[in-house]
Amino acid sequence: MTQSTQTLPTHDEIRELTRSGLAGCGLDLDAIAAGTSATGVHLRSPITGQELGWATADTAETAQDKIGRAQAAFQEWRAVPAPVRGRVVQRWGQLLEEHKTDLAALVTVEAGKTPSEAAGEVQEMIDICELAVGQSRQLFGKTLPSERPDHRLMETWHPLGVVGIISAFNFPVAPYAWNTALAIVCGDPVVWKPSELALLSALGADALLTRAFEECGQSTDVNHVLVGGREVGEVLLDDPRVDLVSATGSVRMGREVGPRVAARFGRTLLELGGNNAAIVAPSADEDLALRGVVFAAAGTAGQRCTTLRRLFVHSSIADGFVERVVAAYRTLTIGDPSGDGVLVGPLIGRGAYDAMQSALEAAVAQGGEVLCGGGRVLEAEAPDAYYVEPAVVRMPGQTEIVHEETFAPILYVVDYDDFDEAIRLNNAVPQGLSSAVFTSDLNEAERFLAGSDTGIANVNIGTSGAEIGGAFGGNKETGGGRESGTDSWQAYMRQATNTVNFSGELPLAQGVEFL
Ligand code: UN1
Repeated sequence: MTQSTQTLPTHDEIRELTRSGLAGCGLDLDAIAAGTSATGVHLRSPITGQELGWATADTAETAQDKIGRAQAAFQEWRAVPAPVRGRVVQRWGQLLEEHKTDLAALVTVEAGKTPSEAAGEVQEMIDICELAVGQSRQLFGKTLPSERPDHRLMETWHPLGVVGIISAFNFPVAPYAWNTALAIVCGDPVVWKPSELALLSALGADALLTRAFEECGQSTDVNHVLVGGREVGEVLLDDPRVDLVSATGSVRMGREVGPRVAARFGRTLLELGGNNAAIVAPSADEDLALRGVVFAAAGTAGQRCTTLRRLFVHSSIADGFVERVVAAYRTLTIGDPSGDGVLVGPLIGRGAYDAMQSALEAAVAQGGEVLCGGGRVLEAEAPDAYYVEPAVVRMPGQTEIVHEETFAPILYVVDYDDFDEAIRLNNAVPQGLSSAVFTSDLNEAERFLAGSDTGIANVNIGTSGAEIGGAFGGNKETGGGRESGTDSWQAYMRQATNTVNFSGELPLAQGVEFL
């Protein structure tokens, strides 16, 4: 039997955790939660499902005002030397380190993550700050040989303008920080529309950034948060003063964001849904594969964009391996994410629970067998919170439902016989974020890395838990954007190609003669 903790925190305990997390970030819960249901954003924890109050939302006018202030700040900020801009990010990183527990507590309260995973998310913020500080001295272009004598040809990078960020509830602060730390060193102000489901984490992260700006003696108009739902996000999409919209969320959301911003020739950076797969080959170290699979599939209650959702196991080992996965699932403790030994917290809410149930029904209708999980637990203790047992479903093939991303812990298992067939199955979905192979066969590993069409492809590591040093993002319906490491900084800058003539004459390119 899967275990669940029998006790959930009381509402007062959640409130206290929230209050102290916010206080650590210099904020006051009562002041934030002083809005009304008429004009506000509902503050709620998925741990108990109970409300923490209402925060006053932005209107279209106040949102536009913030964008205007950001745009005005751009003129000043872009003129600050990049390494000096980097000092603000360096200070932000230090403050995040000092207040890691405070911010992680807010992530636990709002996203339902275990303290270890919540701290890991804040660590991603600290890591990207470190990377961005280094990057602030390396916003380099290229110098190229000109075809003309005494000419210099070069590419240079310049601050872009206001960056709009839209982020999701499941990683309420890390993807925001990937964007923000780089945008700031690149000379861009940021206007952030966080998920209204995780507003307090957002306000905490932003408050620490504002403090960093203040302490460094720089303008506090470079960073802004928009409070509200869809309507407020739409202001960012449509305002021509927002040069880049970087959005994390569902494919459905991306389908709206992409064309709408493109219609005004704005730029987008999209990090959308994943439907990530792992292949377990006969030569795999099964102990290692088991741990990799269970963390990637059931960790974070299946609510990562990198969550493992499809597992292809070679038919020669499938029965035994799947049995071990199911046995491991039965040892997972579900419940209060801060509880002792708990590894699986709540789903974000009723919508996620309903989507999980419909997907399981569809899977069964399509010939699947639910080997474990799927049921709700702790319903009596917290009727408005949605705790589920992570599910493993053995499928007869990659049926229609397996092509969909359901943002809940369902792992579909499909047997394969031929390695190329497994790679074909891996690629045969519309999403393209992350994939993995577990194998000790070098040829298979290399064939997988060359053949998998996802933005992230791993060997002997699960699909989730990427480090910030590599570019993060996916292909196909995942949206094509790349965030965090390597060259991702270029998305936040305007590129120019420059030709300088120091010949005293005017030779034309391509040998053209004129005048
Ligand atoms: C997300 O779920 O939106 O690779 C981001 C990972 C994390 C980031 C996930 N570093 O799982």
